[in-house]
Amino acid sequence: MRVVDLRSDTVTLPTEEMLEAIRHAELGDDVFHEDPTVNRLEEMAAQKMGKETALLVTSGTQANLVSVLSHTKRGDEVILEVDSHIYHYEVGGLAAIGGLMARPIKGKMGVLDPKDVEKAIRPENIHCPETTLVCMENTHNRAGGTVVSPNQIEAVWNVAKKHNLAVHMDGARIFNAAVALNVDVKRLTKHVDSVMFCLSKGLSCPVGSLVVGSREFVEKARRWRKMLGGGMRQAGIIAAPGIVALEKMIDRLRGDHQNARILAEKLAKTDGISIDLRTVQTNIVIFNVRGLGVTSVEFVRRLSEHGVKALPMDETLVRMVTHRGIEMEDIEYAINSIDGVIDSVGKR
Ligand code: TLP
Repeated sequence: MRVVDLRSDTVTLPTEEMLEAIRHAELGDDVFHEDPTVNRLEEMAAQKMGKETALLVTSGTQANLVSVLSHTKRGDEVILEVDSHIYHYEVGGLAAIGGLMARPIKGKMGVLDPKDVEKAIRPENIHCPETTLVCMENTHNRAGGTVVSPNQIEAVWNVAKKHNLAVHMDGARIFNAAVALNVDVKRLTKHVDSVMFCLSKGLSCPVGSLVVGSREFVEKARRWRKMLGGGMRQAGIIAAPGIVALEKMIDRLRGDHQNARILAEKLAKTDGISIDLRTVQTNIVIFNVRGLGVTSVEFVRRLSEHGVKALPMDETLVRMVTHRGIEMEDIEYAINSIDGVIDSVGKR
């Protein structure tokens, strides 16, 4: 059966060029800083993001964790968006490993309102934890891949700096944001202290994320990475495809966004499915199947019988993500399969 996997852009496989780069990568022991391929990727990442230095880590989750730990101390409070990945999907590492309090606040399409951030900052009071960090997410996954603009980032930064807080950006898909806005990614990182981005999502690498920031911050992150068991040896194997990704895989994200848009517009015209097209700004499409009288789990199960894979997000929300390997014919096939599911639940 034909398979169209729209669960995530994490399912992308490395390109032939990446596999070749792995085969020929110059290697060394990265815990001794002696892997030239890792060093090169870290330099490239820092330069792209306009920061001093960078650190290759195993995953986006590890990248966020070492970043948050490096900005805070146990007992501090961290302000983040209520639907953010760090709060939702990172196994509570913030609390379990960092001993941190989360202060989730509701954003608008994933974007924090600086006024709400300011209100959430704890006063200097013996009864209160100290607020030391604000986290943003760009693009915002659970909001539907929404983009946070340079002005919106700067507004949060201004409040944070007024109160002496650090700002971290979960930029797992920051290149999707830069491509959607048609801006250099540095415009999105100018007003954050640290940013992490993933190689293993739309950029198609098999493994890896980068943590980027000042030298002092990255040295702390390096120590946390070691403590968490993430000090890798011949990690050039991972870095080599990362270099290919930064050189060649960013511009193609535009095509993923176009495919997501086509899919979303079709869904918007489908009876029983509701979708807020304003949220479809990059490669993520989140829609509601409540009108079909089925749960998201049941909808996804029926769809999988056609070979189309999607992710249930909550009771009635379903997520589809476009990526390299998903072509226009796959989108058409997915749309026809959705029509098939709607017929099968008797809503036509
Ligand atoms: N997100 C995954 C799942 O965990 C939901 C996905 O398929 O979208 N930040 C953001 C904004 C993310 O979307 C993800 C991955 C991460 C961090 C964590 O990255 P990994 O999976 O590499 O730990």
